[in-house]
Amino acid sequence: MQNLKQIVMQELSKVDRVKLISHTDCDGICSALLMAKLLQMLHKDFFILFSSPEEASRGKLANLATAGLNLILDIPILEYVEKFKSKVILIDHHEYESLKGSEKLILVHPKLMHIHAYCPTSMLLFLLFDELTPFDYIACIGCIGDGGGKWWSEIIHSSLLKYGLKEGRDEFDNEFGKMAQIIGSAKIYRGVEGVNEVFFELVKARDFPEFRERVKKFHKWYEAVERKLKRLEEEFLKKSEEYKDVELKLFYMRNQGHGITSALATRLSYKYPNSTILICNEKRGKIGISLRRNDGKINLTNLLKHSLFNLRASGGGHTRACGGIINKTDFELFKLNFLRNLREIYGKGKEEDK
Ligand SMILES: [Mn+2]
Repeated sequence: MQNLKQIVMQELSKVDRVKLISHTDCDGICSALLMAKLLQMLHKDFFILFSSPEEASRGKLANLATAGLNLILDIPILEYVEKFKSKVILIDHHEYESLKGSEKLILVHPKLMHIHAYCPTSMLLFLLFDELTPFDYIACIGCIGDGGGKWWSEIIHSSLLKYGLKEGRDEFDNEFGKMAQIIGSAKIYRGVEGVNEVFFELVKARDFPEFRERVKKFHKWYEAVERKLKRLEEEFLKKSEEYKDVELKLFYMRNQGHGITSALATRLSYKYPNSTILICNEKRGKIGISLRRNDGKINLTNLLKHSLFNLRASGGGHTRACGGIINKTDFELFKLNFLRNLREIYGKGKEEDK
């Protein structure tokens, strides 16, 4: 761990400014905030850009990473590393087939730090840099926002205690969880612009009480997103397809934003932890998909990869949460592949039971 930190610090010491590129979700925003704090301590200038695997194709991201040193947070780019022309430090926790850096890319990944628990990028940064100890609340909020609260409950518990906050029934039911939901609503409510607004508001906060006050300014965004999610959940209850043999609930909708698709899938996965949730969103000839399985029974990264094989599509993520984009013309084929692969998993399970 120390070694990886030294490598990153050494690269930072060579430059006066870096380009920070981070994900638009709660974990990405919190990671960017933590990195901004570190860069301020090191007296480095930075330029911030928010992006996502869905909004910017990986090729586009390579063209955006044009500074002498680029720091990419919480966006999976490892498969596209040869497209990058400038030096990149990638700090990310997405699942990769193999973890390899290169001359141009320094990789920081939980597995390289011998962390085998699910570890969102903001928690990873917190563990890597002890300089970030005073900003534990930002790491906890990012971690909870990315569904990592269960794995890091000890750190979260002691942080809550430190600020005199109460623990609730589950990992979201506390002050950090509420703040995570507000920060996470920025992208859904106002896209990249909203994310920028939240970042520049929160980066000004010097301590936790100030941070909390600044987060409160965005509560209305969260409420609007909640109303929309409730409406979509009602639609889901009426119109979703259920495949009981493979514990799958599939819902097809049209012309929704990417953020709300993903948020709906996450919400439903907490409601139905023992079901595989597949939310499809048709928009401009493409189908965005969000895949969730909260009990961890199915490895979604493998399932999705096998189901997208040979299609004009991209996708990936984590064991319990994945996303992707498919050409509309390929969707029926994807669905066939997906159901066949899922049935195979269940079939195999039965044979092992015998
Ligand atoms: Mn993340």
